[in-house]
Amino acid sequence: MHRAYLSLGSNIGDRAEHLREGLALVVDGDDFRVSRVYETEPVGGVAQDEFWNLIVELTTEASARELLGRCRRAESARARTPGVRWGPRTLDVDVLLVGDETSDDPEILVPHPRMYERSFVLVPLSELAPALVNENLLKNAAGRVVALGTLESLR
Ligand code: PH2
Ligand code: MG
Ligand code: MG
Repeated sequence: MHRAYLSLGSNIGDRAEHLREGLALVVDGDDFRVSRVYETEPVGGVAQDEFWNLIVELTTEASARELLGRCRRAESARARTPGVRWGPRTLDVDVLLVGDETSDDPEILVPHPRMYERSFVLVPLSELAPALVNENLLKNAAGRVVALGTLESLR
């Protein structure tokens, strides 16, 4: 068993619904803890609506490759269609960390190569795993984020 961290984001349609249904699919029966939901400024230079983002921690036997499969299934279940890189999406699920595993497979880089530059990752991650996030990283990370509340409270 190890701890794995995944990032979920949505900025098209019913963002709470995409996150809630996507979360159920990526958890797949594992024990989990989830951060609050944050409204976050889009990072990456594409003009688009604000995202809602959260992080989930799984206690799992799954490998990075297996988790990537869950991410893809959750995204297609929320009718995600291919779009521009860093552009709008119904649901994006990214693998951030999987225990001590590292992967340089271009399809599934672990740790996620941009996670430490992004407030929409670091701020919710620091709720679940403060030891993984240091103050300096937080200070220098890109994008404004505002806590909205728990996923439950956004019904
Ligand atoms: N995802 C991206 C690009 N930019 N910005 C925010 N705030 N939240 C995201 O989830 C996000 C993004 C590419 O996946
Ligand atoms: Mg992403
Ligand atoms: Mg992605």
